[in-house]
Amino acid sequence: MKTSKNLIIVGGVAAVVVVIIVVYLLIGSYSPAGTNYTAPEESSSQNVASSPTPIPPPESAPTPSPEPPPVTLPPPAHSSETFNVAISNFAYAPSEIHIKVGDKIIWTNEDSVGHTVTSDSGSELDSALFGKNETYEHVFNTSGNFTYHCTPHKFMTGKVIVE
Ligand SMILES: [Cu+2]
Repeated sequence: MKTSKNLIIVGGVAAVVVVIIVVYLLIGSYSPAGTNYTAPEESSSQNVASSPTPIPPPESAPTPSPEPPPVTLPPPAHSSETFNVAISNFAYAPSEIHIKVGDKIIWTNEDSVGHTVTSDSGSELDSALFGKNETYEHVFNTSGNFTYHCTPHKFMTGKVIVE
């Protein structure tokens, strides 16, 4: 009989001790964890949420700016043409060219020696001395035959027929 009563008492005391320990653990874990952990999590979440918001605005802004440039009108090139005359080995090539009023001719010097494009009479063509890979261009606004030569090399001659 005495042993059974002792076991009941020991068991009851042990149960109370276990309950007390459990209550202390619960109180101890709730009070510090609830106050200390919630504060840093909220502040960190606000910082993370605030940083991504300024990114979207700059992406939508640059799209409307590149549209205005293509508003260039090239109709004058439709009527007139550009022709090229090379200056190579002390000769104009082609030496005679047929164009229409308003057309442009571009002479390109391919020699290492300087040349000119100079009218035989009048001042329709009157270039300066230009060197290798340099150009002289002229638009013919009147019809007629325009013969020209190179000032330092009189044997270099050419002819432009404007119709
Ligand atoms: Cu020349």
